[in-house]
Amino acid sequence: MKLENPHAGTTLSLDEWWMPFTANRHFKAAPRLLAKADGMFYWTPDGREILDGTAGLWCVNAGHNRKPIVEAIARQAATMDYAPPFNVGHPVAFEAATAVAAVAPAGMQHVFFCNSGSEAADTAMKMAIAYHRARGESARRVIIGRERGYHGVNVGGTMAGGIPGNRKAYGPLMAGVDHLRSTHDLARNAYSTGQPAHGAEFADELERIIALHDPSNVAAVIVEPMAGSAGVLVPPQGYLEKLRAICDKYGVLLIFDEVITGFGRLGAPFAAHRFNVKPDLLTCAKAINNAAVPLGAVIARNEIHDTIVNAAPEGAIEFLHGYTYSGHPLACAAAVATQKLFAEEKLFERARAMEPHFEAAVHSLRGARHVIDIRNIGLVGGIELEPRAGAPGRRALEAHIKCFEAGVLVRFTADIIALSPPLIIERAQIERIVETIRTVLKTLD
Ligand code: PXG
Repeated sequence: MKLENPHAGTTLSLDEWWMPFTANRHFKAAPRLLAKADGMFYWTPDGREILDGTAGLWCVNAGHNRKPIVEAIARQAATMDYAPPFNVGHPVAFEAATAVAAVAPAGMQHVFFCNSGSEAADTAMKMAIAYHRARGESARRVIIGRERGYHGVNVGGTMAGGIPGNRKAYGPLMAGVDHLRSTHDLARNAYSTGQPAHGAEFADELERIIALHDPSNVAAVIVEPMAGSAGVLVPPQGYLEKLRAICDKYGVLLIFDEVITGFGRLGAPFAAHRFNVKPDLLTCAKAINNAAVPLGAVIARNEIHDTIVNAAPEGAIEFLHGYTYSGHPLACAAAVATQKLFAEEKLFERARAMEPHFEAAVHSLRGARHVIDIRNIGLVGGIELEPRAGAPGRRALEAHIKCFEAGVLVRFTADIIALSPPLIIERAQIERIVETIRTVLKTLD
């Protein structure tokens, strides 16, 4: 399959790139390409403007091609392209860790770099197990995830994750994983704004699951404080507090996967701040450096870091884990510039201030054709459509394509449309996204 690429004056072959999480044959028969970006917008290769309703993939929180970030990457590339992170350091990685720790919850001041959210999830699980081992409880290896959770695609994340389609082809890649039920409760919570009222009791089954495995075997619980990929599932009031209390009762670590919720998405630095519940380990990626260069991180509570580090003999490597690109200079330069930009433009506060307007706009779709639920928190909105009989997921896919044709990028998962715009979005742009969806829904069977 060949495609003209007027943006660069070339012809593209679409055959060789085996695209991730994409219906390759369907896509390549009618490709949707993005060739340029700035601020709130993308442009297709033929110059059509697309309003970005998804911040790329929940990650470009400061908007596209921000000058200070672009310049920081260019400067770093010209100064030092790469340096090894094992037993040699470089200044910008330390600066990036300091900048991330500055917005992390109090008492969580140690940052381990990796390259993606998937790597962050697997790193955090290994860190949890290493922590228990360092304390002499090496039997604690069971990891408890949650149905509809997404923690990326590496072995740990695939198994702790709870999206059936992502798991079914791989079987038990890892022993000792169990799952809480999801918090989704359409019958009681449809059209909730912010945190839904019902469902704190779903956390109680954690007691049962821990007892089943015996607390002496359980390492950690990993959840997204707000589940993003599986369709914007906002935690019920009191739910996360209960998870925290049960983990404390049994000495089990609580890992928050904040790959989506981190860096202002919920109108606070992290969901941990927004919900006032502190995890032991926190994973992040995406907006950590505005997604300009791949970067992920695990942020550890001080005691976790100190326990692992102090358990090793003097001179020994304490945590046998790391990547060639841990703390990559380009990624870290982008992170330092991004964190500065977030602070200067007060983007987390801006997201919080924009939330009531965003909420009202998204909920104005109540009553629109096919809509069965709307959920929101921070600058995240989920619009659930009634699945088409015999063709689940099809209606939202068509909505995604028609919105794209109408100049608006929205994300979909199953039959849920997800919105997560850059935090610089203006009111009129929120209106445009919502009105485009309203118009498109009218045209769908
Ligand atoms: N955890 C969470 C909570 C995520 O949202 C990952 C881990 C994995 O990150 P990497 O960087 O390895 O992709 C994610 C990624 C979607 C969608 O459609 C979301 C993600 C990835 C792909 C699609 O919502 N989030």
